[in-house]
This record gives sequence, structure tokens and C-alpha cells, in this order.
Amino acid sequence: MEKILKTIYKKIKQYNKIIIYGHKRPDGDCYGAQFGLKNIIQNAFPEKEVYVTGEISEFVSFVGRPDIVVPTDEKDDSFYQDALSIVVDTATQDRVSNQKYTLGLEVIKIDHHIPVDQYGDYQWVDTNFPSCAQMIAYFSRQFKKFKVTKPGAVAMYTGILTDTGRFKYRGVTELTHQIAGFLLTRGADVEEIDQHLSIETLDMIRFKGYIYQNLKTTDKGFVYFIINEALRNEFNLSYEEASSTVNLLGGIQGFPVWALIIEDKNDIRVRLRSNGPDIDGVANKFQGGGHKKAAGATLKNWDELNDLIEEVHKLI
Ligand SMILES: [Mn+2]
Repeated sequence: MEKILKTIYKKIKQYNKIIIYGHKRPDGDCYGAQFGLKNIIQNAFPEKEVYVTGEISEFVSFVGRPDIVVPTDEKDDSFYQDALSIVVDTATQDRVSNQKYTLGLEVIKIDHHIPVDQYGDYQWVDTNFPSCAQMIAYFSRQFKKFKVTKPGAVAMYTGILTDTGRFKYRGVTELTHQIAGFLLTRGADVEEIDQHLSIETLDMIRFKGYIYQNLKTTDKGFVYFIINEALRNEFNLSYEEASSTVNLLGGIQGFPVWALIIEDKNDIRVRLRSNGPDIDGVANKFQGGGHKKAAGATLKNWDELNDLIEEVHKLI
């Protein structure tokens, strides 16, 4: 077993108060790792005070609700000072949703993203894990003392599902399935979790229909759709909700590159995706960047859209 796991176990044992932090705009994996960790610590050490802190995320609220909600946190600094801070699923310090984590006596970082900031007194960072929730479940299985019960199993299974696109992305391994199977034996119910994750508002369904009806295509194989504020208002959608639809445009035969373009006040953001050529280079040319197949960019004005389309066409 990796030495760092023993160290983390020792630290958990040592502290009476443990506060678990996550990132801004928490997703299923952030909550899955936070509430999964809380579950295993509380089952093993019922006498300890264990808190989850962070923002409320509606779509994964069935996993849990933070004990200390940000930004309305009413605790003063002294509350944090005698605690062990554990930050999960967060690559950079500025992304931690509750910055009070720095007040803790010691800080542990547990993450599966490419390490950007080396923050924390102890770090367990392993990019081989496709989700942080899988790391927590893996950690729990290394120590007899830890028991996963249903709330933890639901949380961690949800984290694994959401960060792997429901076992769809390449990071999924034999271990991922073993751990998912283990969580099923601890009370995770696949149908129950799927129902929570699959439910959509009528506004969103209608919006998706609108996108399918009105997407724009070019003769070279680029497909895109423009969302402005008026359109978002028509369907009662927040900026985040509207921009989450980018993958609707993916997987269309003959269209290897797609983009969702979102206008917000004077800002024109592009979410660029590909299942063919690498498009991060194009994003770099338009004040952006990211991964080879998923990148973001910003247009200075609408005239630049034609330039972007031209750059994409060069790749297809
Ligand atoms: Mn994650």
C-alpha cells in the first residue's frame, strides 16, 4: 500500500475535528468524494466531529447537503483552527470553495487532476483514478476499521458515474468496476441513482429540442449553436444550465468538431469539442486553451466567428 494512505489514516485518527472541503460549483464527484469520506470517517470514529463544507449543488443534492454552506458560512475562524482540513477533487487553491481550509492545523490534498498547485502538508494525487470518489472508496478498502454504509455508497457511486460519463471515458479501469461493484454491495442502488441523475426540467427538454432544430452546420463538417441571453431567458435557464448542453452537438456523423457559443453581456465564450482532430491549438488562437479534444475560447466580437470557423476548417 502507498505510504501516503497510511499517513492520511493516521491523521484522521489523530484529529477530533475534521473538515472536508471541495471545489467551487461542486459536481457529482466533488460531493461523492466529500460525503463518501465523511461517511467512512463517521462510521469508524463516531466520536469525531466531521463536517462537509462547500456550495450547494442542486443536481447532486440527493447525495448530501454541506454542513457548512458557502458563502453563508457563519462559523468564525476559531472553529476551523483546531481541525484537520482535507480538500478533495480540487487541483488549485483558488478553486477551493471555502478558503478557510488554510486555517486548519494541517491540510491534506486528495485529488485525481493533473497537479497544478502543490498545496497541502500531505498530498495524495493520482491521475490514474478517473474520479476522486473512486480514490476515497479505494482508501476505505485498505483499512479494516472503515465501513461504507448506504449514504457513502450512494455518494461515491454517484461520483464515479458522473466523472466517468457513466463508465464511458478512457480512464475507466478494472479497478473502477471492482469498486463500483463493491459500492453496490454497500447499498448503492443503480436505478435510484440513475433516476436522480437523469431527471430534467421541461424547460431543459424543450431547449434541447430547440438546439436540435436550429443548430448550424458548415459544409466542411463543423456544427455549432449560439446561445444568447434572450434565448436563455425564453427557456428559463441559467448560464451554467445552458452551457451544459455542449455535448448535444457531439457524435453527429460527418461532423467531427462542434462548438457551443454563449453570449453573456459583452462576453462571447466558445466551448469547442472534437472527436477527430485536436482543437486546443485553435482555442489558443482565440484567448483560450484546454485539452486536445475539449477546449474553451473567447471571441472579441462576432466578426471573429468566421475566423474561428476558418481555423477549424483547416483541421478537418
Ligand atoms: Mn473529479
